[in-house]
Amino acid sequence: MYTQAMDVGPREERKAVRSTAEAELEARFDARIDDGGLIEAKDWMPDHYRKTLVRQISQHAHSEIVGMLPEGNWATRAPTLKRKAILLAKIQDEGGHGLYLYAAAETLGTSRDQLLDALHSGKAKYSSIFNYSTLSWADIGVIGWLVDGAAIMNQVPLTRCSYAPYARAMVRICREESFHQRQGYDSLLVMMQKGTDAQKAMVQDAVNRWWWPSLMMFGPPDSESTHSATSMRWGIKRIGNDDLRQKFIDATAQQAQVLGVSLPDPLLKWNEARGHYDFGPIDWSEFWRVVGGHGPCNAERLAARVKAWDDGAWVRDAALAHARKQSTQKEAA
Ligand code: BYC
Repeated sequence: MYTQAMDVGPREERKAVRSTAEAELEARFDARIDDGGLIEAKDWMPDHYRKTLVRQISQHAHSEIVGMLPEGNWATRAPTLKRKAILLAKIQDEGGHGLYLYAAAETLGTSRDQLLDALHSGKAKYSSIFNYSTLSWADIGVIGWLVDGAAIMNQVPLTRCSYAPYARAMVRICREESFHQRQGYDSLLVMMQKGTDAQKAMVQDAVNRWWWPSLMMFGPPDSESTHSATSMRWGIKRIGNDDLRQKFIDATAQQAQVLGVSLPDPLLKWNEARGHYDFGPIDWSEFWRVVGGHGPCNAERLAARVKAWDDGAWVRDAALAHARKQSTQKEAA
């Protein structure tokens, strides 16, 4: 030990001191997490905690703004003025969710430009679900019922996330998502109860196509989830992927009965002993194909986001020029 100490130069000493200080900070951070305390933007946090949050929150933000696209396809083709007004409001809400989430990610020290650059260059992920096509009006109702339904199931626990700015953003998002889910279910209920046979068949077809991709939204099984264990330890995720998926299936299987549609899974069956529905195997090879960029609409979705960014350059330039002018005027006054 003594000889080793003699070998330690000033740089090594600083490193040792820094790592002791960091170890203390980390112990304090862990204790706060264990007590169920919240972490604010200015608090010390381990690098990996920060990186995990930037990854998850920015992927979430990207999902919100990419999620506007499949629904946007139907804004001009909604069947009534009422449905069009609801759809437009919902799409605008998703844009707002993206903004709250980008702002939450920015509190961690990564700029919005960096986050969007990662999306536009294909480096960052967004939810697999938005790489599927919206082929009929019923798809819009099913997105509300199943996709927003899955989103709520996954996002309510995030209102208790240990990172306070993310948790606060999620409170408002969840309130709006719950309206989104209800409006989707309501539009399907109208078609199933008052619609023609062709409209009922359209709903069933949409349910058949969206059911399995909706189950994939919760992410891979816990046994294959890269981040779950660490994110649960840190209170970023409060419930694992498999439990959330099961809760969603239990809730939706009953809603499907009320709606009068069947879910496309011959193995879906109530299991009295487990107190849950059993369900068939999920095709994870499809999930990874879509996540890897080879889903039906990946190229189209990314191209639409890049075009929106490029087309909006003049708005950003004008806003910056206006801000510069205002601050020069203020300085001169
Ligand atoms: N799609 O270790 P895991 C919405 C990736 S917006 C694509 O379990 P984690 C809505 C995962 O990123 C819905 N990729 O990850 C909007 C990881 O890859 P990386 C979005 C997925 O983070 C508009 C790898 O697989 N909601 O609802 O612990 C209109 C291993 O996964 C997916 C959120 O973003 C997926 N489905 O858990 C309507 C909620 N699943 O990063 C509706 C916040 C996994 O190592 N996010 N991957 O390259 C979360 O709760 C978690 O990030 C997840 C995944 C549960 C999604």
